[in-house]
Amino acid sequence: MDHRNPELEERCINTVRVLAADAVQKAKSGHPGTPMGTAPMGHVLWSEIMQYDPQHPDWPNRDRFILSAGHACMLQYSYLYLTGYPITLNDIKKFRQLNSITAGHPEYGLIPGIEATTGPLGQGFGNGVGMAIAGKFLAARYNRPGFTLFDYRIYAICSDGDLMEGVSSESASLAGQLALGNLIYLYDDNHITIEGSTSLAFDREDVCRRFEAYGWQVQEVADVNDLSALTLAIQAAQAETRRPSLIKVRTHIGYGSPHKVDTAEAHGSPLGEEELKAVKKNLGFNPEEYFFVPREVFQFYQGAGKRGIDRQKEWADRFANYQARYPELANEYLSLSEGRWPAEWQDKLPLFSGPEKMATRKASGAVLNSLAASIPTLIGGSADLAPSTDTLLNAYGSFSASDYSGRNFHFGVREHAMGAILNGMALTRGIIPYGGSFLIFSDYMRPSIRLAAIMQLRIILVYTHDSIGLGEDGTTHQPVEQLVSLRAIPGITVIRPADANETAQAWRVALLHRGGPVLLVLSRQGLPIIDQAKYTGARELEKGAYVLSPAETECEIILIGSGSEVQLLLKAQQNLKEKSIAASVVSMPSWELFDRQDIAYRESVLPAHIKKRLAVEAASPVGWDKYITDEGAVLGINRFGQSAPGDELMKAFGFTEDHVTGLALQLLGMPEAVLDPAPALP
Ligand SMILES: Cc1ncc(C[n+]2csc(CCOP(=O)(O)OP(=O)(O)O)c2C)c(N)n1
Ligand SMILES: [Mg+2]
Repeated sequence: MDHRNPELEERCINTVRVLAADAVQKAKSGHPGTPMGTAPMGHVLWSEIMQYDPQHPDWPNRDRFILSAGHACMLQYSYLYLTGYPITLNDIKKFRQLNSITAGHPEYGLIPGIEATTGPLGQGFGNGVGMAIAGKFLAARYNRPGFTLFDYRIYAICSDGDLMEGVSSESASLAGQLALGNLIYLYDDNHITIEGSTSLAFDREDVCRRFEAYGWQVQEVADVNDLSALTLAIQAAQAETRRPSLIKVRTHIGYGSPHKVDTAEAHGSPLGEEELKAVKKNLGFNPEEYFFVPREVFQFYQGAGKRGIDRQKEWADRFANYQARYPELANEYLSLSEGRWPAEWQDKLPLFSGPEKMATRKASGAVLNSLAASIPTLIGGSADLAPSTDTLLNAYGSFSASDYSGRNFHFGVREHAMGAILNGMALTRGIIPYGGSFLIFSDYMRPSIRLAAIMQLRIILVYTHDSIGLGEDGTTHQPVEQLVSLRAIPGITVIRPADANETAQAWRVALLHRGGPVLLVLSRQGLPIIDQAKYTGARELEKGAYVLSPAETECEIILIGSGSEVQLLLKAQQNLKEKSIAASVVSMPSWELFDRQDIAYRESVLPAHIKKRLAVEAASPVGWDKYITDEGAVLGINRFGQSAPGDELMKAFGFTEDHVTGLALQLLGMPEAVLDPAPALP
């Protein structure tokens, strides 16, 4: 028997259309047309498809919803409000206003029920793939016969723009490869983007065939207003467990607006007072009434919002029984999802000692492997560079379509998707995701890194091959401006350790970090292991900068650096000492960690009265001036690199102990003593 109540449901859907148009009109900005077009999608998702409980928005086995087309956020706000999440009609009236929770695009953390911050098109698509991966991993690790703890699905609404963006193609390709049957995406096929018809740039491509080729189940619904057809398609997608699903749904942007339906005008500006009235009349509402929610509509959705209560309770009971039967697993899940980790993990951090050199990427691999057993949801991989980034967990298998318990991820050569997917994984409680690539290709991931920072998601990025020191691969592979451009992202933590022991500490900091991505910037080339007995212990890395080697007498100059350059500073300090000049060496692996220390500490590392300071880092010097007085200098790199053996390049660019010593002498007014100025480069 059909459970539908067409009249009431139409009223419900039209209420959301009008609500969205009202809110955008009041805000004098926003996107009315897409919520109007896709309201029936929202209706079936929130009223009968998705398992959720507004009273327990974090319930671990809830279905996830992502509005990848974040500009349509009035759709999401309307449904969160109507189904009982903590958002009021007043909040909707304050759409897009200062300090309101109804931001111009959905923001994670502002309203429970918003599972990801979206807006940059394509990112939400990728986040969903990450969430689906996390769901499969949790299921493989924790589900037991008779105890299905995790079988949730990821639903998303995505637009033409989402599907044009490369990041969604990369993500879709991987989702197909991994047979993520828990992914159900609705494609808002409205034939409109900002510039006009999709015939301008997006109608030759057969999206359905493309997704079929990715290994997706693809269905089409000819009219979004056909709720039965839409529901049937979603049910067929649910029944498909080994392929992700795309449902292409024909919609009409600005549906209900007599003059703006099917036009780009409905996309990104208020309809206008007159047209708004016409919409209301057209949809059976009083044109003079604003933000009107008919009582029967409110009741209907409030009822829908209660559908999940029993499911949630059932899950909680199931978990309690599971805990009795599998106490270790249950406690493991609980502690990891609450960020409490097995006590002994920090004891597993290796201690490195010389005399052999060790690349910090190698040290990172050793650290990661030593920690893997004690943190079972530390999972990740690389964009086809695992052998170079040392990100493989040796004792574990690969995460694949045939084994979702694997902890090694093969993202393929898809950095952008890797970024968006890591964010989706990090949005899943309990999962600690990491991803590796060369530092240069952080540029391919920057939009996702920025979103991780906005969402305060702790993803761990292992970026190796961190400077011209990588050598022969040449300009295209040698980062110069990446460090400073990443440091410019608010809320990020970039750590460039000087040696193997600092690398171990960098991992410790990353794993303890809350809120915001942590980037470990590591060398390809071997670096001397700094003697822990002779110099300040690497544990001080947690403060971002520390006096690695104090001056023996009254300090005349501070040598500051990060990563592979710190060894040069120690040698230069020795050279200066031989000339009776007292220098101190500050290892500064992380600006951000240092900037978070109190003034007293910062003053102890960089005392204001010591004005002579030399900063050395094989990267763009931009930004170092904040640690350098006008009596100081920066040895950096202001051009692209070059193809040559790494040590020769370092020399050619002036990164030698002699040149550093010479520069220090110069700063101290002893220019005649310059030993070996760097030869000029083309
Ligand atoms: C990465 C990115 N580029 C550009 C934009 C600006 N923008 C917002 S919506 C949109 C396209 C609108 O077309 P579509 O995605 O089909 O959404 P619709 O208008 O149909 O709702 C663009 C270019 C964006 N949000 N993200
Ligand atoms: Mg469109």
